[in-house]
Amino acid sequence: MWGGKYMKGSKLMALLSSFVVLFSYSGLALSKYNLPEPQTPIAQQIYDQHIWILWICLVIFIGVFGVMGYSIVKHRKSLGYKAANFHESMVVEVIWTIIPVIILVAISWPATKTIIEMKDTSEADITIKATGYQWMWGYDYIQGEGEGIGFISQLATPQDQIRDQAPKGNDYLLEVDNNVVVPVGKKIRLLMTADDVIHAWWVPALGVKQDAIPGFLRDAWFKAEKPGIFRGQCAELCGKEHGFMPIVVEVMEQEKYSQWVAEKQKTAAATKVLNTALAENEASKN
Ligand SMILES: [Cu+2]
Repeated sequence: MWGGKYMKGSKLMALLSSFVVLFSYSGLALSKYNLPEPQTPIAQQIYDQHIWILWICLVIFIGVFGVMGYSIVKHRKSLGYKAANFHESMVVEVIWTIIPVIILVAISWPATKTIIEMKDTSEADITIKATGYQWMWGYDYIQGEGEGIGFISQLATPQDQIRDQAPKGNDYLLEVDNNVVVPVGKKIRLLMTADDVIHAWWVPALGVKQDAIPGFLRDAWFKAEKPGIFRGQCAELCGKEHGFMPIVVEVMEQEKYSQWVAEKQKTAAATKVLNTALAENEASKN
């Protein structure tokens, strides 16, 4: 591959630059396997702890396999080594008990703090109930600005994309007809439940993953730090269309959110008037 016309130096340069290209490419490719960019303080904590634990695992991996590899190679029989024959070492046993204890505490201390914080759903600005159905989500705004709003949120990906008759869009299977809309910087409390089987409401960028169980209410919360659209999925295998009930949260500036609420409430009021009129009309016929 590296023809003779290259000088030694340029060969090295070419090799190095190909490595740079390879690594930056794999860096790009790897980023899609990483956790999404955290959008809430809780999601940030989850992200940081994920990386922290990964480093701990890497150090343990290198330590264990390093010692093992070294021992196997340097102490092999062909070099004339004889196996040591000893039993019960108090020192070794104390060391291999204390080190894992320290590691476990270093992992569980921050994790416990985060979990306690995740469970604190008090003093929310807005409470939204999310109900899992086979196979869609229902949302009811039950407290705070937007109270009374309710809608069903269903997959919006066209069937021909699903059947491979059309090219798949960017948000394939991660798009819905009605987004859950919330204002930026407000504490949103979510009440989770389900109507048929167990589902799970999961939006990684917001750091929320909670089972939605029929007959039970579970809660979670998030406070998004900037506007944007954040996508998630049902995370509990719930039947044949489990992969077709995504979650889309749209975080808006406060002003835009108020407009959205006004619009939704106007439509709801109009529908109510229409329904009453229809019912009265129906009643007068009988
Ligand atoms: Cu589900």
